[in-house]
Amino acid sequence: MAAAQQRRPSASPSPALRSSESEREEEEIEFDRKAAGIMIPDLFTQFPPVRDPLVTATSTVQDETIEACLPFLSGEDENLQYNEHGVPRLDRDRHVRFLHQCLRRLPGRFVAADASRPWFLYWCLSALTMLGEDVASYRDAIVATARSMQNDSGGFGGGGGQLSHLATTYAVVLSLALVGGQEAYEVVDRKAMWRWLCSLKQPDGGFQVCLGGEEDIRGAYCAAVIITLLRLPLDLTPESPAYTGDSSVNLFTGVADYVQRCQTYEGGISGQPNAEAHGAYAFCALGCLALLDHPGRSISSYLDVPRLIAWLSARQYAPEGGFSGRTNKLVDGCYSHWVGGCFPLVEACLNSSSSSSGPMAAGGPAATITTTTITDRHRPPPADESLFNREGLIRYILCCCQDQTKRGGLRDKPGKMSDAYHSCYVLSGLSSAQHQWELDELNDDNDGDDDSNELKKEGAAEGAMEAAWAVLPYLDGPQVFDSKDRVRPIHPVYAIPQPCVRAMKEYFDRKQGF
Ligand code: FPP
Ligand code: K
Ligand code: ZN
Repeated sequence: MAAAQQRRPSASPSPALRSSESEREEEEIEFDRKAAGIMIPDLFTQFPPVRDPLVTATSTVQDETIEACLPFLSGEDENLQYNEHGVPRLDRDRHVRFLHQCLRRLPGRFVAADASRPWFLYWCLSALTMLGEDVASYRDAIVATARSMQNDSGGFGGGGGQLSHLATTYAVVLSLALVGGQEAYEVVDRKAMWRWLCSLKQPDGGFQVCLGGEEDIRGAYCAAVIITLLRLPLDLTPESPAYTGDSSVNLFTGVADYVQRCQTYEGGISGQPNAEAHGAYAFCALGCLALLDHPGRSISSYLDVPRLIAWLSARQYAPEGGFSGRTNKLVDGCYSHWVGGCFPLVEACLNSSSSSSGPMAAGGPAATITTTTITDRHRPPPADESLFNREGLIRYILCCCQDQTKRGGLRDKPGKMSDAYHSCYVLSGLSSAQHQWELDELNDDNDGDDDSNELKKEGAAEGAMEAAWAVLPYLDGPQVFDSKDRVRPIHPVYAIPQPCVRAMKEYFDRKQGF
């Protein structure tokens, strides 16, 4: 375990203006790093070799961000113990302590986040689970808290007396899945939930996030997660704004078309049609499509995949190694999940189209829609390649996103405080980078999540279908992190461990009706 102890050179204001003196200092550091037995590719230790000379507010904050990240990435931070690849250890114990702390009573200044209490539950339980902790000890507390947040009219609000919202409902349902067990599952009033979801369903295919609220792609993703995890029927109530009387129109009708309308000229996905592409919405779009049908059909049928991949790839920066959320904005640890988590879904799409006779081969529900042609140029890369630079993402996470003080937790970037949200999504991104997912080939069914309307069907093969996603540790390429620092894998769509997904679905499959 080699450690670089020397101080970093004084940061020069702009790389273009670097004095030969500081260049010399950098060479010394470079030499010392090698002497200390640390090898880091130049890609992660230097400003990009080709730079736009135009100075703007955007380029200035970008340069400042690189300056702030470089000491951490270059093996120079005094508080970190680097391995021979210049990567520090995952500080599990401190992160675990931080996350348990975030599940206790929070200081008064958190009052503004009161309506997000379900999110704190999910972020902390999910992060703790990825770190290998058993969160079943929180079951009783989660059950009581979730009950206090449920409305008789269906769904969960941010707390007692608060309006049900799809985001808080998503967070509560995932929290219940994470603690697991009958008592947790039985908290949910599924009949009221189904009726409430029908009331949010819009004629254009999307979902309002709450009654009378905005319609956006978060709503579509959260609804698809809730419907499939709870095995709700897809039928619409006559009270639904989307009800037509035609029994083939259901909760999933038009959702993929809605998602398609959110793809922008950049190739990314916006929150609503005709808005700005953002990484968080790309994950919502792909997750939603992957629940509606096999991603080999749904993603390739509804999205321009080559343009999407171009946009996703442009989110990864060097030397930082992490992702930004949108064009001309800064790297941020949480996009390790929102953007990083898109790649397994895109890969599942590409891999299925390469080995079947085409994405539309089985003629799924998407068959009536114009398809995106996947040319040979866009066939999946060989197995030893990845659509993103996993090493870069792992470096950003372990070097730049860990709070090294006794506080612990994970963060957006150096200089920012750690918090529960970033702890969850940085670890989710680490999990994506450390694993590879494989999905069974296209068949007449989807990945096991489209059978919700077959609630009453006996012995449906959901368990078998759920096994369609298979996970392996990602072992190709340089392994820059210590194997003890591999976190638990999470399901690429539900973002919680696959056994939690399976247990909840199987529980509701065994129930007759509601
Ligand atoms: C911009 O913030 C952020 C957004 C426009 C969307 C954020 C949405 C999510 C993170 C989650 C949505 C998903 C679900 C499931 C609810 P910013 O301007 O502070 O950050 P930026 O500069 O990085 O874009
Ligand atoms: K941000
Ligand atoms: Zn963030």
